[in-house]
Amino acid sequence: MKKTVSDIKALKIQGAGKVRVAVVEAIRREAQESRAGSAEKLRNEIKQGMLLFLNSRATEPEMRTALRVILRVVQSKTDSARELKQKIISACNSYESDRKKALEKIAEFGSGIIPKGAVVFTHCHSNTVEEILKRAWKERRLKGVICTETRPKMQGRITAENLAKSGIPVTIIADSAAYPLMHGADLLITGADAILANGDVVNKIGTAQISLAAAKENVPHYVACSSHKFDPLTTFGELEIIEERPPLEIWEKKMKHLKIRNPAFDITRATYIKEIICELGCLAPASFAAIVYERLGLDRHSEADFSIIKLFRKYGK
Ligand code: RUB
Repeated sequence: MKKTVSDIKALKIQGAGKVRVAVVEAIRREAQESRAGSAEKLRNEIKQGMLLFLNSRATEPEMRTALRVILRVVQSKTDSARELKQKIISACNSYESDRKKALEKIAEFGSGIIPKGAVVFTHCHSNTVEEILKRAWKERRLKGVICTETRPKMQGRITAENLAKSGIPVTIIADSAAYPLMHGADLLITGADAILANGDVVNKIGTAQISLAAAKENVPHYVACSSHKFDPLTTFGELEIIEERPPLEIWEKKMKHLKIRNPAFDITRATYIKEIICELGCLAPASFAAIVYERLGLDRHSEADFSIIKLFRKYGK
């Protein structure tokens, strides 16, 4: 688990969906390889690992949803370590196969909103958006893609390389060129790291100002993400934590009077977003929370559903 945690922190594993896949796989492996002699010992081992993951990146509700679903199984009444092991392994497997199907659905719905011959603008690297674009290309809807470099870690290059490898015409631009070049796009599609109770969207830093540029040019902004990115704690007034990354990602310079800030994410207000494309359909941002909360079947009083997450919010970091 420790290797996965450090790869997530270093962004060797990036994008909310890929982070979730790695975390679920690490828990599955931990359960499989565990030598715990009792169900209680195995339970504690897995819970310790979960806390490490919860602290790996602050703004990752999709990972937290996965952990919440698996934690319900970890907490379930089971007497033998062997039986609990099997339950955890099969919970991890079925969670991931459900999420694969969800991604296919999002690609289908997302491709469906792209008009024939459209140019799509995107920011950063979202595996979900990449799937939509590849499908739209296969369905002969997409004409091309404009994507930003996405400073400071340049994840936009991952998008550009992956699309170019698939034969999709892609133009990469500096983040600061987003406004002057927005007029060349028909749609803006970005991913999301978190969807808040009021429909606001947390995504890679820069998304909010690109969304403003799109609004100015009458380019509609769609957000594509799994419904599991909804952060239920925001329903009870908790704020999403915005991860602040090391200053040296911006500049290695150190000098008196020089301060460097490096927030990794920002918040795009719901009013700027046309629809959130998730596996349940294309939803208005304002109705997203109500629909998803019910689907996730969350119990406000359950430890597996909320306490571990609250603990992280309070003492994490
Ligand atoms: C990546 C990012 C992506 C979302 C969605 O940030 O902001 O848009 O995570 O990705 P980072 P996906 O590179 O810091 O992880 O659709 O793959 O879940």
